[in-house]
Amino acid sequence: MSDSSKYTPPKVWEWDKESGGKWASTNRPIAGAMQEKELPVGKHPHQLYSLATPNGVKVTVMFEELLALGKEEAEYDAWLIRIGEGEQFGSGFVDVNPNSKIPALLDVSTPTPTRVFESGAILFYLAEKFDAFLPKDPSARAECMSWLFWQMGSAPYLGGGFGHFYHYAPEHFEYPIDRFAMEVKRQLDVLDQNLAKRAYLSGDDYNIADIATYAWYGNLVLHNQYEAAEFLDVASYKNVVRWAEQIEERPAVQRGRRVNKTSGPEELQVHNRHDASDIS
Ligand SMILES: N[C@@H](CCC(=O)N[C@@H](CS)C(=O)NCC(=O)O)C(=O)O
Repeated sequence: MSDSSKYTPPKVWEWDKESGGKWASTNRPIAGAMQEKELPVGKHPHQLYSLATPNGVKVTVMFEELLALGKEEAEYDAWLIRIGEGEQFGSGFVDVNPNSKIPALLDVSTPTPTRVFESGAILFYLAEKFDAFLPKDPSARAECMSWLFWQMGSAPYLGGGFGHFYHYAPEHFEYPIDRFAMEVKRQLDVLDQNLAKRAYLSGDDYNIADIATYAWYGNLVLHNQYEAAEFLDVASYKNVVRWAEQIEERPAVQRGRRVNKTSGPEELQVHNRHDASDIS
């Protein structure tokens, strides 16, 4: 690792396998499969390949919410993908998501299997398919989709920017931590001001915008994500805390948080989910 104060970028960037901190073994500048590996397929209409990171939790919460509404055809098999071990680079996974990132969904109930990648696209696909958690009125739907896209565009600054440099990077550098802490606090303020006026992000009702945003910003304000609760003074965003607590009381949310989970108390981890009884 070079001394950042003396670093001058070379004319052409080259891949230095030693850089990258915690994710050095999986991060790489090329796309595509690294090894042949088929994915398992279970008996349900939806095959989810994922891990309980915030992006993964969005989708398992959505499935649990749909099932809680009585949508039996939303049954799913959730298969654990260990991204730390490079399972997202297996050929079967890359066929479902060419971007090699969880979550990835295969709907095998359509005439030919439908693949869906990108957590926002998966939420929207399921919301449309089951006619739930998505407003019908065009203006209300536009507001919901605006917040959903806001989350998709904003969270990389929280995870890839702030989380990486504050929590995962091999050393602490003031410049990126300052830059991303400022942006994350600005985002929390955007949410806080919006939630001062409304119960949920796009109005009176809970929908896919809340599910997506709760998985990132709810986790940040309630669960000390990146061990940054004090550093970011998350408790001061009172409306965000109120909203996140309200969402986290939902049984479907509590169930969804446990699916494909490999950290925390062992009794709460459900590595693979094939049936409601797997989440006891
Ligand atoms: N924009 C994507 C981001 C997905 C993403 O970044 N997934 C991470 C885990 S949260 C991942 O699979 N990382 C593995 C890797 O980068 O190799 C989405 O929302 O689905």
